[in-house]
Amino acid sequence: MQRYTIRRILQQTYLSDQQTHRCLLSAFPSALLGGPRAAAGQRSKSSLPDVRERTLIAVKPDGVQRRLVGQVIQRFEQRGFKLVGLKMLQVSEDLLSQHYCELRTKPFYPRLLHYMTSGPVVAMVWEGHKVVQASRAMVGHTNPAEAQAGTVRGDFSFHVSRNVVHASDSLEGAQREIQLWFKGKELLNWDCCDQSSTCDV
Ligand code: DAT
Ligand code: MG
Repeated sequence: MQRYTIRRILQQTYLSDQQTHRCLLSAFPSALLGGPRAAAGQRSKSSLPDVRERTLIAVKPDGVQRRLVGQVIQRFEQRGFKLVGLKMLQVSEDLLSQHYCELRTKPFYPRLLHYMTSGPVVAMVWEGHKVVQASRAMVGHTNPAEAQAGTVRGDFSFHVSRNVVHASDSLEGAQREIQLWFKGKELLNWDCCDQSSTCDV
């Protein structure tokens, strides 16, 4: 009888953990989190468990106007990251108010909205090992005056109100922003033929 009760408790605990896990996962469609392998909880062939981490990178209107899109893409390609989503769009104030929800009360927010809606933006999703952290380093300090040479902002801009590019600042932020900017079907899962040189270390 006791053994039966313990088994029931264990079964219930296990089931409720599974349900919680499923519920948490369902909040983030698999395509946005990192493709089918990640969703299925399988490790890729790589010895690195998180090569399918994703982040949102956007070339802002000043970057598009100055024809810097190619240079931004080139830096991410050279680093070995994989492009899984790309589109050019005129961003709406509604999307921006969600994207920059933490900045809505800042005095510069109206100018930020004006700047971000002044022309097209090129939004991208890049995938790879620690891509969120690496891309923040590649993009550089928010204020280009403090950004190091070699970073996108350090090389191409000098004022915080015209800092060329956006990069998600955390894993959670990246997941939220990718869902905001892209539909699941706009992101592609594909295998790079050079994966063994860039990821399988
Ligand atoms: P980041 O873009 O580096 O993540 P953030 O999230 O703090 O920086 O701010 C979002 C954008 O808002 C930033 O890229 C440019 C603009 N911004 C931030 N601080 C500003 C300021 N003091 N004056 C004008 N624009 C600012
Ligand atoms: Mg930010």
